[in-house]
Amino acid sequence: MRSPDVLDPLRAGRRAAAFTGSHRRGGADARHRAGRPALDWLGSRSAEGRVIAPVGHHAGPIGGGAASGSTAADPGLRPVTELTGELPQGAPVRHFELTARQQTITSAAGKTVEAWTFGSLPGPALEAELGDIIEVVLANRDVAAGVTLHWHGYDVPNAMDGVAGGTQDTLRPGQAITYRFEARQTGTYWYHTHQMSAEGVRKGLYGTLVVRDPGVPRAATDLVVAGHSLASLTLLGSSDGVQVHEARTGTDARLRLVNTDSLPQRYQLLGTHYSVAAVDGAELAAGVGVPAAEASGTILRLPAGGRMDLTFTVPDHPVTLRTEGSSSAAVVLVPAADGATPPAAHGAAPTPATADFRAGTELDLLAASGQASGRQGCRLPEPAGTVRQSWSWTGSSGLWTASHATPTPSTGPHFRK
Ligand SMILES: [Cu+2]
Repeated sequence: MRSPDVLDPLRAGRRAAAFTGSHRRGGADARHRAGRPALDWLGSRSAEGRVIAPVGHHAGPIGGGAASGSTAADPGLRPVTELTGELPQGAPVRHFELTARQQTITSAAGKTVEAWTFGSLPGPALEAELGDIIEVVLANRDVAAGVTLHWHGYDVPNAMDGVAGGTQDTLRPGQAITYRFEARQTGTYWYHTHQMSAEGVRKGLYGTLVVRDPGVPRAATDLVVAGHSLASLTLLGSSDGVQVHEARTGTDARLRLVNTDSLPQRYQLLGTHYSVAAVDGAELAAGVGVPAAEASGTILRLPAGGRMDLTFTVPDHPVTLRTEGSSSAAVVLVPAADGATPPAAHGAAPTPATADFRAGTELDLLAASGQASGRQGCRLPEPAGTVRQSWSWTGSSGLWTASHATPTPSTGPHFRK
């Protein structure tokens, strides 16, 4: 048999037919329930187009290794689909159901796009507390390309990682799977399909995940804002228009920014001093403060998939969040009516502040981490054994490949999946 670098679906189909049954493995928590099983893994492709068997440990050639066959040949090896992890006894279960579907979306600004969604853009905002069991039933109604759920930045047992072709098969229309894992990290995260993800995520198969520490008080205003680009549409949260939220002056607010694009995004928060309190889910030991006088000249740059939590005390005037990708989208916090003053948020929306992304300076979190004077230092908590590496990337034909990796001094960035 030829090497299994399959790009040709017909060849893939013939090979799939020859290995009927190979994909039926699955832990008790990850079980396909319907569909065309013999062709399940047809769509489980890596970025290079290779078809990978749904197991990590197998004796046969890539793509041809049958999970059941290889474990029979070597009983010491376990399929990835069985690595479902341990769940805490009696922990609260946060149950969610997501159904992938094709959907025509008309935005607040009147744009119409063909999307793939989990019912809305973004998908449902998932929220849990530390120690909870997060249980998500994912179904695919009619997304022919297939769908999975991957938990961006979140550590889960291997079988729950949602990597089509790596840890599970993609879900075809009519199929469903249940993901179940313990919430062991707090912070701001997101989920997305990992089947042909460049297309699937862009078209709308994404949503946010926030896990809280029940011992830490929740901010009076706590907003998750996922920025996303889909064709001509640029969304801040669920809208490309002005979204107004009321907040009481003097109370605390937390804005959780999530970049769900595969390119960097740039933001400005106008009208208040604020602090960068967390990056990529990790709370900073000391927030990086941005004074009010510098807010209009400070640009926050989020890498692809990155998150940044901003905290501030609600002032007595509006605060505006802007993204470089859209001049129409804005999230505006206005002082809440307290009975004595007329409600600002109802009726006519306030005019949000405008941002100038050409004039501003990007906030350099590393420079602000104690080396620069005049700002509070920050320190990213790191697990023991973290390896710092720098990567350079080369791209062609829309595919990106890590071409080079060299260890660098401690200033290099580090990556989570
Ligand atoms: Cu991701």
